[in-house]
Amino acid sequence: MSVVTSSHVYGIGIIVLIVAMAASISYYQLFYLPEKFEKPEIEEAILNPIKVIEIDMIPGSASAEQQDNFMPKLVRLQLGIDNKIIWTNIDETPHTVTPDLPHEDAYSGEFGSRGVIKSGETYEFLFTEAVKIAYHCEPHPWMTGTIIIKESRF
Ligand SMILES: [Cu+2]
Repeated sequence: MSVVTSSHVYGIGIIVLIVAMAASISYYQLFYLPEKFEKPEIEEAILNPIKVIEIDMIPGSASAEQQDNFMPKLVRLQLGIDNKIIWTNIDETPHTVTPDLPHEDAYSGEFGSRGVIKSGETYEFLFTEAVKIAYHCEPHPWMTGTIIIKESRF
């Protein structure tokens, strides 16, 4: 008699386990997966580009008479190749990287340095969308630059 009872309990245990598994699989398919795919899906090559573009804010940039400030002033990037930029302030004066018009990247968020970039400091941004951006330095509006990001040709 006691043998029958324990195997009966065992059977219920199996059923509970199967129901629990079915419930978690449905949860995964109905709620977890749809939510996961809502977020922007970005190619691995764009998240980890093989090359990084470097732009320097050169000494003397704080002077309106000096033509060169952001070096180089114009950069063309390709998504999945070199869509990341690092700005380095090699000048003695603090500068900013400020877009002429606000730009928000779906993955990286708002573009532009928060506050100033002091001498020796850097600002970096990963671009994940094809876009053209004009930017400047807030305290020195004659400091201007342009970034053109294109889809990869491959
Ligand atoms: Cu500046």
